[in-house]
Amino acid sequence: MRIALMSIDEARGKSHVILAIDEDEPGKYWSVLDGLGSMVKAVKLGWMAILSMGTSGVSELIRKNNDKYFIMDAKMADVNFINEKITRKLRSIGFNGVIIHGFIGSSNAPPPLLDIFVLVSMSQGPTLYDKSFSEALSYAKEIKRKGIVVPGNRPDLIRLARESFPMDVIISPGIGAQGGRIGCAVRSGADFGIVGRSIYESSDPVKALLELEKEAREARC
Ligand code: 3DU
Repeated sequence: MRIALMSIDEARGKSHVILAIDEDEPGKYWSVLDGLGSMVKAVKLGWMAILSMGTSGVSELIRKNNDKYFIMDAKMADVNFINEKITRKLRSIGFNGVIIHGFIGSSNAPPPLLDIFVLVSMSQGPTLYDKSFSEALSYAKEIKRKGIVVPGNRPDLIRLARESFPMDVIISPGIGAQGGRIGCAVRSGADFGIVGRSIYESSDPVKALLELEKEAREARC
């Protein structure tokens, strides 16, 4: 198992951006991370990373970027014993955290072998989560977790989630390319904005990241 040099709590004190990379080309993961260097404290990878690089490629990427915290956006939603097996595999690849769907409930959630982040709503919809946001929060509350995933383009939902989850790490996708503003998400209670295309498709990813961090520190809507 990889010993993480960066915990999400440490990253929380240093940065407000979790970098998402969802690319076809394996080289892009390496070049984006090399270009941003130690400015990035936490990275979210997903199925595109696994499908384009394979588990050994992802493992190598994580190993060579050992100063960062890595979350697998599995959007896990299977039954309990499968979820546990998947979580063990993800841990052996080197991930520190995993995102699961909240609707699966505590009986299907994996044991906290990694930091568990429970998704309670999505940044694009409508989805069933929108019809039952307060129930989604109740489901998440029953799950042993480190944090929750709340849309960065829905500051109203972030505020409600923060009221119910004062101690959770709130991570929020949907910033930039999907219309959310990181300053407003942080103002509303998010700890991190999850940002992909606005950084990795930018002609100047360093500048894009620095601007997002500045906007997050100012925390304005
Ligand atoms: O729109 P971006 O390029 O910044 O990417 C957003 C990332 O966040 C992407 O990896 C996607 O899988 C993830 N995500 C959402 O966009 C919306 C959600 O509700 C949950 C995760």
